[in-house]
Amino acid sequence: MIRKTGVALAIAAGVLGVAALSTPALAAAEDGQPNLGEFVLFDAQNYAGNRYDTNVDVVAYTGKVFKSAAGVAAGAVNDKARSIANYHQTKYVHTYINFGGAAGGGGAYITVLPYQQTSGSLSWAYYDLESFDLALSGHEFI
Ligand SMILES: [Ca+2]
Repeated sequence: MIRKTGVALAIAAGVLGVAALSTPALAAAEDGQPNLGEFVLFDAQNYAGNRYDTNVDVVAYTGKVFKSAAGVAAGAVNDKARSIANYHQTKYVHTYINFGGAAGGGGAYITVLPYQQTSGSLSWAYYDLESFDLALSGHEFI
């Protein structure tokens, strides 16, 4: 297992192409719709395909499913994410190859900035996960 605690994924800021955010009166998690306060994983690059949207820490994606924009279940999340975006306006997200439930996470992770923020090679959204492609297994809000 690769252990690079603290390593930040250094890829080009992938802020282009993120769909416009809608803010319905009732913003539900795990409904296939990105909403403020949620961390969203997509099963295709460039924020395309099906989504897994959640507003809580998830130690393991086992049992979690992507949903279409219409809210229809569309496949397992674990090790299947290909792009990500953080719609939480104040919290960072660390998303891991192997979270494992350890405090502070257990393995290599991507640092995801709060909604619409970028800093150097870090961003609130990554359209391509490079070495983390098809490998994410959990996340925590920081
Ligand atoms: Ca949602």
